Amino acid sequence: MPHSTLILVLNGPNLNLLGTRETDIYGTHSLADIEASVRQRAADAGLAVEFHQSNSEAQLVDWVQGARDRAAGLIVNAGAYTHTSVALLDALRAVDLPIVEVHLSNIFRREEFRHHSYVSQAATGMISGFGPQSYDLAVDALSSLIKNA
Ligand code: DHK
Repeated sequence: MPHSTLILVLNGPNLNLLGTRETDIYGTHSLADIEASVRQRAADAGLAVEFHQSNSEAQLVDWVQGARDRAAGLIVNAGAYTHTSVALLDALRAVDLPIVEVHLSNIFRREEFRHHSYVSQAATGMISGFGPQSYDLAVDALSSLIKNA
């Protein structure tokens, strides 16, 4: 078990609109609902949570950089930056921590441009397609990665 029991959960652009945005794809749960569930699940696993959302690529890069030497692992839903951001990939590669990539939707059942993920090239693994439950599953996955490290 690493010294830190802190996990960062980072959410990218438009995820602040969850619950009202394209509900046929993303569902009716808000990001606050997801955060509450993640906090409960992490607490049950003995982990503390910092939960963030930003529409800014630079802010996401700064949070990833800040995780170095401080956190035990990361959960990342980079939203559309998943498919575009080499900057985020480079930041994630600079962090020597377990990383769980998460998506509400199954990105491989959607448009072709969503099938490629830069985040995946740095992530330990990916959970995609289970709606808000993807985050809970990501906590479970990260928790076992941290405990077995
Ligand atoms: C969320 C987004 O905002 C999209 O840009 C991604 C992801 C998929 C999700 O399913 O959580 O393509």
